[in-house]
Amino acid sequence: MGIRTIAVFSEADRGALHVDMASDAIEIGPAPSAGSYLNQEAILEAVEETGAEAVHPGYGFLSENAEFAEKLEESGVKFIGPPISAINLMGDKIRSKKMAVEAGVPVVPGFADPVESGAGAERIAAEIGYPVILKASAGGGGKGMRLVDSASQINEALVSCISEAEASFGDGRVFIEKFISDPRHIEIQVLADTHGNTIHLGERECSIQRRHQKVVEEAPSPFVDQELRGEMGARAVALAAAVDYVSAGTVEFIVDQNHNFYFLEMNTRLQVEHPVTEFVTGLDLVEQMIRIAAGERLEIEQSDVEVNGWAMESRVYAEDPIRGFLPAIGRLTRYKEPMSGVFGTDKSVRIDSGASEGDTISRYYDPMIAKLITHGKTRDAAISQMRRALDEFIVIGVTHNLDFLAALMGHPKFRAGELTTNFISEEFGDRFIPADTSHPDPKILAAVAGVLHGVLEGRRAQISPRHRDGLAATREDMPLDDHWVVILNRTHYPVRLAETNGEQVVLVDGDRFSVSGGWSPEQELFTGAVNGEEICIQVDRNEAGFRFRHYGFLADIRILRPVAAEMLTRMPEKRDTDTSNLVMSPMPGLVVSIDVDEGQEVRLGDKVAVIEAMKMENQLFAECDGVVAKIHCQPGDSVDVDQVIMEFE
Ligand code: MV4
Repeated sequence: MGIRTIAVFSEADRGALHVDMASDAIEIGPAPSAGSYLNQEAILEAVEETGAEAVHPGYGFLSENAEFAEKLEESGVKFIGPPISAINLMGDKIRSKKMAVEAGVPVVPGFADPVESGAGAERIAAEIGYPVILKASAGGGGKGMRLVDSASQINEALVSCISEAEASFGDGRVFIEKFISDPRHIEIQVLADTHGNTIHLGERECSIQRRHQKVVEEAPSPFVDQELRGEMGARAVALAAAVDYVSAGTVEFIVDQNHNFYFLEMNTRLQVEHPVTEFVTGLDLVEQMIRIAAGERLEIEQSDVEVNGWAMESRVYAEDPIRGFLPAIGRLTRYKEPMSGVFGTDKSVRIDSGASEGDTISRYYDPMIAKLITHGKTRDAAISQMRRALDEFIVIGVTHNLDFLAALMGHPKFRAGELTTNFISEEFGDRFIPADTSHPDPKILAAVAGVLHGVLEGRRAQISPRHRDGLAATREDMPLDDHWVVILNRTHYPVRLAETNGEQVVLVDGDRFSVSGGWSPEQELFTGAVNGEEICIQVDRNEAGFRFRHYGFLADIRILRPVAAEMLTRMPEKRDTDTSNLVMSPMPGLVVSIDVDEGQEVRLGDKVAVIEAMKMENQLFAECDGVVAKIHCQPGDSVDVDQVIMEFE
């Protein structure tokens, strides 16, 4: 747009991507956000110092802070967002619910006045029927809510809800609604200018969330047809118009299994998931917000809005799915976004990120590393793009949820569009462990493993005999043997490279696979096609073969000569190949501390030991609930990689 931009940043964000991308940047305080991104005075100073004409508040932080918007307007600076009155009104869930009723927007059956006494709450609940939900008027986004199943719990729930609301928001008003079970979260994007024009840009579905943290969002929703879209859109526009809304905003609904929709709240900011709407409408929402703030008229009418194809967004979080999705921190020692490889030509993948290789993910802010957004003609196509892009995304140094996202994308119910806000907890429970079992097509992995092994064997044979000992020299004279056995998830697949003729043909247990795409041993990605289907696999080499990461599966692959594989089957089953009850040192190092005792009960994620290696302390955590059976090391011991530190029962 040709507008000079100035980024503000905290001490922790000196090297952050947004700092590089802006025309200029200014430091506003220390890492904790209270001193920087939430420090209104520091930002106002930065505005004054740089002569900025307007401030875009982004999302989170001060984006829905009416006081901040007011201070800006007082100093003659435009707040790129809605009027202060709309922020205030929508921040009050009791007032906004009443406003919605007045504007003819359906709301959840209940009572839009504060409830004060347990007896009052019991009377209302009896009228609307259990289960009911208590909500703090100043809450929102899941904060300050209590689910109540029966009259016996309601008094206690009300007392604790009111006191929590008072403590958190300084506003103890609580209201009561019927609890809608298994709802879908569907929201309508609205845009309004200062000339009285208000339109909607269709819906986004955000049902895939964990503990009120959205994980996957999409537009449109597989649950919404043209008729419902028109109805929800019209109500959202009516509500926005009723509060003289200006700028981009989102009207959030829950939709029950019978397609009844109910207003929940209105978010008076740009939302994290806005790219999916941008992808399907072709509009740039931030550009629209800036034009609206500058007093321009919307250049489109409702009838101009088209929803094209399907867009899907995955939030790549620094978190540990194995340890119950605990936030993770660390340095991105390797960070490579998809589409930088062979697929980088089309416009179906977008990445909005705040980090680059070498950056540190700190504990100060939200653990989101990037948003990966894909587009396709159909929902299936958008999902396929997403699966491929997830396979291509390399994040090392910080534990992440890429495998979990890939598993979500492959989940049959997700693919069928059968979503509710309980999807993740119902289908995955409270953690996720990637495995090599149940990959949909292990033979494809075996075929690729065969090709990669062929590359390695070819290399070995090409090494000049002069650089090798006599044994290699004789080996050089032998014909290249291209029969191997790929062992994957305890299954043996005989593999033969039949031809090498530009494309490779691989026979896996008699099935023919044509594999294209190059790979060299330095590459951490295999990108190519198997039988014409594009495929991307992350490849880790190890002594026995490979570790593949594909579609959220971790596949450990061994490759052996047929004779060796045959011998392996004759060998007695190893006494104990199951190491899941062992805590082993991930690297050679020194035991700094043992943090549990024999006989102690531990829970998934508890710290059990600390190992120091290369001056870095590495904490080891329990990977399941259990009881410590035996401890094999003491502080001060040096340990080898994979040396057993302790056993669980
Ligand atoms: C509800 C509800 C069921 N019934 N209200 C959570 C966030 C806040 N915006 C309101 N929320 C809910 N309100 C009634 N009457 C279920 C939720 C809810 C939810 C809503 C949207 C997205 C995810 C959610 C996860 C749990 C609960």
